[in-house]
Amino acid sequence: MEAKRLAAEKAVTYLQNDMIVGLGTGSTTFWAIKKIGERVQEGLNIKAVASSEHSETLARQLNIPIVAFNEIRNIDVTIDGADEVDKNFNLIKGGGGALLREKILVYHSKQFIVVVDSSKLVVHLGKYPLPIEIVPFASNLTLSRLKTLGCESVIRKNDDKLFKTDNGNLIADCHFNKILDPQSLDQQLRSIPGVVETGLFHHNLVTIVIAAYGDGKVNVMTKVSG
Ligand code: A5P
Repeated sequence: MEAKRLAAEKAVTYLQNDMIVGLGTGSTTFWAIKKIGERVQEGLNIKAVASSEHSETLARQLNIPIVAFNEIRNIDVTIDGADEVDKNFNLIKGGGGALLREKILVYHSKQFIVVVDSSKLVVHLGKYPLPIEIVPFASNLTLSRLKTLGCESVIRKNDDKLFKTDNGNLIADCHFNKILDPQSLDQQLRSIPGVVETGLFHHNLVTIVIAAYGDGKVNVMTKVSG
């Protein structure tokens, strides 16, 4: 928890007046939203959009001004967590089920700051089951098609009930074990009718990864070009 907080709070130091800020979702982003709330109280003048109803509610409780999506043209910076980060900065996201809205925010953001504790840093993606948002219609057929791409998938449940995303869809958690080519897998998955979006985030979307360690060290990493 301490490492998540440290990474998230470091990311908040990048915020400046007049920015439109994208708020991610999850237990790491929670600390970023809390810190943004403090900075707003101290006078930071930003407006925010949120990737989930949960994050929006938290932001409103902390008096962070929320702006409607139809009032903005783009987002200056989005801060969000990840479930895995590989050495090239490709990500698996969606452990909290907000991957579609998160990807929309990040796609429209000039900068994307990823905040993680060091346990999320991996050589290859795939140990963490890849969340895939699918429509409920004919979901058994979609699942059988996912299987042909090499994964065992399980429809996510909350206790005994099907987990529903903020968009009313289902999440298939797909166990690949090792994803060697995230980009081509993402394309293959998204070509299946019924798949709305995947939790694979391409490294081109990422500006900075901030990883914090148990000993309090915080590592700010930018991509090595080439
Ligand atoms: C939410 O849908 C996710 O993409 C989260 O950002 C990701 O699961 C990381 O979550 P934690 O910060 O809770 O580990």
